[in-house]
Amino acid sequence: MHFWKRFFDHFSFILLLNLFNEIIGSEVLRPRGVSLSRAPLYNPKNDFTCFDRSKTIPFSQVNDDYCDCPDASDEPGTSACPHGIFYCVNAGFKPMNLASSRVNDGICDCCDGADEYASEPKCINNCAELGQFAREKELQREELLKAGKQLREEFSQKGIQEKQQRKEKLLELEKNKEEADRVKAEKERLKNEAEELENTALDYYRKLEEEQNKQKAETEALKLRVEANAAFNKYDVDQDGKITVSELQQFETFDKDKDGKVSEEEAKYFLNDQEEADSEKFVSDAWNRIKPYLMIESGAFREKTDPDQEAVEEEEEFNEEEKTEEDADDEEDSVKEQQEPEQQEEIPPPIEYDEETQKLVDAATDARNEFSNAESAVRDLESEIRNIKEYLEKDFGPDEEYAPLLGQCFEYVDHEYIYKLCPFDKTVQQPKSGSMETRLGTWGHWSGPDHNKYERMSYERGQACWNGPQRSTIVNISCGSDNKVTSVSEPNKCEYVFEFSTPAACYEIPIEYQESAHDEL
Ligand code: MAN
Repeated sequence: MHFWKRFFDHFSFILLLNLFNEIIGSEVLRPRGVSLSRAPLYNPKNDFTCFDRSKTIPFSQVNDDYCDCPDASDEPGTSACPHGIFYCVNAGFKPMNLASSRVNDGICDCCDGADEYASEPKCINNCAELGQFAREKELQREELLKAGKQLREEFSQKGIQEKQQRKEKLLELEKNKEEADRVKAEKERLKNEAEELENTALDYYRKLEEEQNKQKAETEALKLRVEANAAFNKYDVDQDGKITVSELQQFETFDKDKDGKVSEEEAKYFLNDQEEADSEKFVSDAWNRIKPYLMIESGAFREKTDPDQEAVEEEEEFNEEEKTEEDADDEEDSVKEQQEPEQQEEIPPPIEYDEETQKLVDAATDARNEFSNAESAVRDLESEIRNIKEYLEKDFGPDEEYAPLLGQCFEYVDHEYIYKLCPFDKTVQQPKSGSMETRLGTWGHWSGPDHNKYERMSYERGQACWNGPQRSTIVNISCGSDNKVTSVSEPNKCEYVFEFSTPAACYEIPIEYQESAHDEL
């Protein structure tokens, strides 16, 4: 049975060969499923040697539906070998390689129907229609490419010009900066000189001020002591040189909680938590606690920084809450009234220098201002230079053709969001409802394949996703007659894919990288 099948297959193959010879004449004849490039390896006049050289078999065993070669090379036109490859000619369209397991499986894979030669019903041959369609598409693509290439050239010219202008500007700024550095150094020297003279002249006034401050401090300390001593005498009811808790309890001033009586605790508080205080302790410790209460009592302005005073204030605030608003307002006004004259007093009167000193102070002030202006001129130039350098370092494509896209943003609106691509800057998403923009990524780098990295952009480190990573965007770039985001998707949560067409991408893709590129085995 097997022998007869081989015999008929071989016989029909010879018949077919003859038929081909008659019809096509120049067509290279080959067994079913063999590509043009491999045809010479199948010579019906010789025995067949498997491609891996493991075996040589009579040619009649090629395509006899029995797998002889481990590399499947003897069965290119049947499904006998598990890893075989069937080649469809698909005349009129493009040839195709197919896993040989799909030969005669009842499904039409080749447009010329060659893979289903033993199946019923026969597959129709629609290669001509597919070819026509593909040619039309190719024509459109070529036309688009032609128009796009022209625009790309313009983009590139613009980009090159922009970089050139900036290079020239950079040279100019660097020259300006040299001069500005020189001016700054000179102004610094002048400032130092002027300040030295100013310092020497001011030394006299500083010493004078120090002396005055010292005297003032001493006077105040003395005043405090006199006040404290007077108070000590007042509260030392039995005049035994000591103030005790029970003595303080006799004075309403120390009724902190205003409950009508001075408790032991309240009195002790004013003695710095001691049972009694002699005159020295009273002056050094107790007086600090007592004085603020006396000042409140007398309506005098309170010192803000005294911690005990703060305690008093807190208490006051607490009491105030219980008063009516009107009362509170009245009180506020009176506090203001008390504060204002006091605050004015705190501003020290301007020091009047003698004429010569004043001249030196003015000269130093002018020199300081001039130095500060020179400094900021250098800073401005540095920042301009930095910006230009950053621009010049940007990779705008092999011919600077993507440069004109910088500074522009392109929108895409879907049912829920407005998406925005601002090349070399960011990608964003904004709900149509108008709420806040979400950053989907900041310009990272070109991320296309090795043979053309300019096919894809990556925008990274966007706003963090709820319970997830930071958002990021891939922008796939293709040739188009204008700059346009043609679709946006989110294939994985918070990972966005933008399709962007632009004339900048209109260039001839090397044939090996074209989508239609076909490797004939
Ligand atoms: C927002 C949008 C979506 C994203 C979710 C994640 O709704 O940014 O694109 O998937 O947040 O929580």
